[in-house]
Amino acid sequence: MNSTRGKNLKNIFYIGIIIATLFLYKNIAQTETQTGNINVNMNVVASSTPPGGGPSVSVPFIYDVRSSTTMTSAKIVWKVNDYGYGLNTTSVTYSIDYFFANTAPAIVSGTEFIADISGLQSDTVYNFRILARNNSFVDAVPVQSQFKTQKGNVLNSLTILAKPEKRVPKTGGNFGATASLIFYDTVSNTILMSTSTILSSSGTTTIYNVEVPLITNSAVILKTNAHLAKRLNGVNTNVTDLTLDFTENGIVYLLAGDMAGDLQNPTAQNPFTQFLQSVHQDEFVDILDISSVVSKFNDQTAGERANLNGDSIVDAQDISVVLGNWNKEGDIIVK
Ligand SMILES: [Ca+2]
Ligand SMILES: [Ca+2]
Repeated sequence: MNSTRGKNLKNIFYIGIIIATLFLYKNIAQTETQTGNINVNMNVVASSTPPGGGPSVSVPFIYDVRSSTTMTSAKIVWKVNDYGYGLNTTSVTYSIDYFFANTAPAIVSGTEFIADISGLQSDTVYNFRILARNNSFVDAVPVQSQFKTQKGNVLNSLTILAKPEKRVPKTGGNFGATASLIFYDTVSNTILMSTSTILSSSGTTTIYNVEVPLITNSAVILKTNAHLAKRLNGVNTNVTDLTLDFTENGIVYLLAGDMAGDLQNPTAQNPFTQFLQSVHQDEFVDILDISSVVSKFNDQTAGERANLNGDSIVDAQDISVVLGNWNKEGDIIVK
């Protein structure tokens, strides 16, 4: 009798613990759900019944939309609630009118989506629309908004004074080289425009009727695929004719020897990191650049970047060019 009563008490005790646990679990689950919804800034329908009935499915929605622009590009960032739980596609369509004829695909960055749009007109309002569809082919209500590209200035002429170092035109080479010209806003720490230009073998390159970002007391950087960058500060583009003088004491040299780099762990805040990674350079002349020459030894391909002196072959002369600038740094500071 006592033993049966003891068992009953034990059972009641365990059932009590189970009920208490379930109660706590339910409350914790509710708390977590509430926390997860704090950032949602739109009124949304959480689920709907598809046409013709059937089980309800979740409806994706788009939120936290923001955009930024340069003279010819825009970056749009957004989130979708379904991401990681069955989101199928999301993208941006855009146009100056309201037909949204252009599409920009999204890339994933953490919990956000990013669309980089280039080739835009300066000083122009664009309409854009973000779309999202989940795996059940349910579309989010599109989010529609606008961005405006920044104003530029059309220069009558842009003259660049610079000549890549150690070239040997006597033996068929050429002082000239293709260079990136980067307009950089030192206040917002952003690259406003990066354009490619062919430097004349004379050391003086002039381009006519070119639109550049409107900057005052800011910076322009010049870099080839084998030379360290040279930076000019205090540039004002609000003029008719602009001369960018990268010479020093009348010497028109860009220092040679940066064809390789290790940017595995770049400084996250450096706005030039992406640029340097894409061109495999690190603004520093060291053993990696020697390796780059050695790996191309005897190569006679025209335009080979390891052929630093611009003659007909990659050889010991090119190694000596690298050694001549050993441990030198360019003007885009990475380290
Ligand atoms: Ca290097
Ligand atoms: Ca050579």
